[in-house]
Amino acid sequence: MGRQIDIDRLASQIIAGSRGALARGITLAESTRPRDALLSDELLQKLPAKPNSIRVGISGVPGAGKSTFIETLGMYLVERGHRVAVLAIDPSSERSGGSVLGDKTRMQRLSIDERAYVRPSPTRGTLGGVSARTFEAIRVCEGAGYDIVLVETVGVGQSETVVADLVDVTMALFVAGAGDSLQGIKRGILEVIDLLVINKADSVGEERALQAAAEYRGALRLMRGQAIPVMAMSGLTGSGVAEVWQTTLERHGSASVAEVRALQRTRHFERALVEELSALARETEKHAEMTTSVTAGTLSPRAAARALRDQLVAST
Ligand SMILES: Nc1nc2c(ncn2[C@@H]2O[C@H](COP(=O)(O)OP(=O)(O)OP(=O)(O)O)[C@@H](O)[C@H]2O)c(=O)[nH]1
Ligand SMILES: [Mg+2]
Repeated sequence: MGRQIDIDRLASQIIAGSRGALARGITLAESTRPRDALLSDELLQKLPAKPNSIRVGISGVPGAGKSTFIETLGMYLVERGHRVAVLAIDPSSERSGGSVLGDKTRMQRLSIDERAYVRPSPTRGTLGGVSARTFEAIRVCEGAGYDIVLVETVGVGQSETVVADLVDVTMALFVAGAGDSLQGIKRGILEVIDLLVINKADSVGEERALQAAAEYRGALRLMRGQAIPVMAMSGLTGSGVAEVWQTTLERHGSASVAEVRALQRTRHFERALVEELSALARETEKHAEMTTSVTAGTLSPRAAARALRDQLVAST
């Protein structure tokens, strides 16, 4: 975004429903350039906040059926009068592309539906970066009038806990019939989810899927000390999808969304603060000097950080 942007104009175009403007707004929110970050802040101030929106995170190992499920669920929701935005995040920056084409073919109907907006490519980068930028992108979508935002988490591992900090309700898709070792399950995900879904129940038969669901239900109760819903569905055939949405809504209704979002904002602030302050420190000559001393072993890391902090304080 090298050219001058008229933020007032962009905001009114987004509010008026321009998809091109929405795409530009999200690009601004996702940009890593400091100048764009300022513009993005300005844009968000001009867009209406939507405290009643529903933000749902959908995670699962590659191939678990996330995009296929989002296509089915998204169509179900738009047909009931909702406007649905779909974003994807990929905090495992090593993983190379491929999902873009995948999403176009998996979300064939939703991606061309007027009532939906599917962001074609996932936000990539470091965990913290992806998280802060997607948090803003969600708000841009809501400002454009989308009342439901679905966030697909591409990749495995830590990314699932990141998505939990972005949304109101987090669900994980497991593949029916695949053993735990195949799922690559990290304890982290089981600790943060509001709902576990055994997907592709069509491929193993309903009975086996229900049995697996019962086992996970027991394991989750032990681990979390409370009942976490576990359901079986097929994102492909649509069987069980309406029930999964119903349960998602129940979880959304039972959580104090305003409180959850307030906590998330606080955590995003803390992270942004660390980023901003360390960026400030890195700009100084003292930073290079302290790095040299720490590397040489002549100064402890903490003493070096303190010395740098003292200099920053003295210079303000
Ligand atoms: N039998 C069956 N196959 C499914 C179901 N859902 C998805 N699939 C198939 O599983 C494969 C992967 O589906 P995707 O929806 O692309 O999975 P994903 O989790 O989005 O994958 P990534 O974006 O690469 O992480 C495709 O071949 C789908 O057709 C289902 O409910 N039942
Ligand atoms: Mg996908």
